[in-house]
Amino acid sequence: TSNANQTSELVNAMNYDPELARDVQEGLKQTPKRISSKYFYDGAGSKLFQQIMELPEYYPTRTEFKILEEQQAEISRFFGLSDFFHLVELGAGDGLKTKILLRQLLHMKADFEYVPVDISGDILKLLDSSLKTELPALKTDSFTGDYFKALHWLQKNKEGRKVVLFLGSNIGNFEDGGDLEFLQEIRKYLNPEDKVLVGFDLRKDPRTIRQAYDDAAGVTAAFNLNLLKRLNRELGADFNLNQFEHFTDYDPLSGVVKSYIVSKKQQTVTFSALNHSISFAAWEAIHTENSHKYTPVQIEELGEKAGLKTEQFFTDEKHYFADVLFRV
Ligand code: AVJ
Repeated sequence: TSNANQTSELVNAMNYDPELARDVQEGLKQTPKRISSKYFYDGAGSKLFQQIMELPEYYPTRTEFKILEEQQAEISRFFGLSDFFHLVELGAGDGLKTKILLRQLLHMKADFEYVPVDISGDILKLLDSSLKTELPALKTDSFTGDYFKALHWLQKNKEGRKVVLFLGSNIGNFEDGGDLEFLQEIRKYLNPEDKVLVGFDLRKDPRTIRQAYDDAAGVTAAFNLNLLKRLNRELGADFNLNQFEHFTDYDPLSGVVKSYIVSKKQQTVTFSALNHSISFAAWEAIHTENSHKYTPVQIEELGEKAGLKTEQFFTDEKHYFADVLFRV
């Protein structure tokens, strides 16, 4: 009908990402409302996450950095260096931690290609250009997209032996059971001589964990609320950022940090790109992120259920974090 044509023209004029639009519309229709944490990482969000990694309260990055730095030679040897492999990294980000391993592998004369994957094209561009100057001898081939698109692409384009890196406790971001499903997906991509190194944030004093997601400087709050800025810009929404706030809490029973954006009053938000309004009750929350913390026993069981054998735990002296090497 001509009405529908007019609508689609209006929508085309906005030139929005249809996947983002559909996911957000679906997620905000649900009770409770939710938006996937994968949408945090636009240009500004990736920069804010880089700031988070520097915060005194945010221990995971610093701890994993130290594990990789102190055990780089041993970890690299476990990869098996006698023949060629693709070093695939899911969620590579700025690659700050991975560069420790890349340098070590080049030093050990390993024959490999680095394949960084990330949802943020902006951060991959930064990574690519920094690698060209810092490690000019490195062979690289990057892919922009979410994990599932990446695995699909990898299956077709990167056969042969591979070592998959999934660092930074990104595995903790899934909904209940999503961590297992994702490891099973990775497992389907692996052959008997392949390996996967996964970074897990471990259970610790609940206060330490809670503070890591609610820093005093408010950077994590800005990171969470940046999601609304993105929806304003990309979907023509009219979220008033003063009328929403960041809230996060850690539950030591489930081991999950949950983050929310809470509406401070009853209000309606309109998405002009979608021709669509959403109402919020006073103090209604949008669930935006899970960050799962694991016990060593859970990690081993998770691996087992996914068809992966735990080969080696690499951890720090406080047992805050573990990089766990699995084989098929
Ligand atoms: C990038 C998923 C590892 O869950 O710790 C940091 C993201 N969110 N502060 C995490 C995050 C709030 C981070 N990961």
